[in-house]
Amino acid sequence: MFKGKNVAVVIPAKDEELTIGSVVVSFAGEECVDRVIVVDNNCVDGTAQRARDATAEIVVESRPGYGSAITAGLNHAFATGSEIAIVTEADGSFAARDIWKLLHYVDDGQLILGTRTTRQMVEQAANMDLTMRLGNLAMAKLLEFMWWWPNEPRLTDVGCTYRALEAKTWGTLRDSLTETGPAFSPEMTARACALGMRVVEIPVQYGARLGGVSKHSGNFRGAARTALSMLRTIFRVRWQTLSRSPGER
Ligand SMILES: Nc1nc2c(ncn2[C@@H]2O[C@H](COP(=O)(O)OP(=O)(O)O)[C@@H](O)[C@H]2O)c(=O)[nH]1
Ligand SMILES: [Mg+2]
Repeated sequence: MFKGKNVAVVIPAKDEELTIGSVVVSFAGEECVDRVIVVDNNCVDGTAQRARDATAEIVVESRPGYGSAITAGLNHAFATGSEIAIVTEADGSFAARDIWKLLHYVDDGQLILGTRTTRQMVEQAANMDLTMRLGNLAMAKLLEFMWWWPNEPRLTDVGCTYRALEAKTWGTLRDSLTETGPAFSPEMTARACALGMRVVEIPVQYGARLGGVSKHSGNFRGAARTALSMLRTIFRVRWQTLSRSPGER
């Protein structure tokens, strides 16, 4: 519980048996966390069993993709009594204790995003070298610029999974989200801006994966593909919200 509200941690997972157990244990160990939900997205390894052994609830989602998994996890969390959800990753790259930072800002905005581009908080071995930092920063500035009026958001990252939102925010956003892959993250941010929500970003620790391999940005090709799909999404959402009347957005 945090300020009397039920808190769920939602973790999309695709074959993360090496790390999921310790990630679930570390998040479940934070006093504010009521439940940890792991979304088993067609895993072919022992992810679901390891997560269950570590006391997580398992949601099974067969539609492939990071966005599909997060959608399923958030739908489940809010439909079964949670009032705040924190989305994080299964690979151990985020610190469980940072959950408090995100929660403290939930009163200040509707969508609270972590940012992984604060150099002082990025571990040397993290998958966030200069190119990744600049790429995320540049795309975040584009997003910021596109919604400068009327939101004036302040953004420095587009791909940070670690984020917090309340049930009401999800209820307003979810029908407008269509991305099934990693572009789901900037789509959520862009839609929140388009709906005039207060989007607030705060620095979080970012470390190396504790094991396993990155599915989105582990090599140059993967990172470039992810970046392109994110860019397309940002332009698509801006275009759609420009070409519709405010009542339709
Ligand atoms: N459910 C689901 N989760 C995924 C998929 N791809 C990646 N993930 C999860 O999303 C998170 C981010 O993916 P990751 O491989 O760490 O990408 P990176 O953080 O960009 O290096 C991790 O928790 C993954 O297990 C997918 O296709 N389905
Ligand atoms: Mg990761």
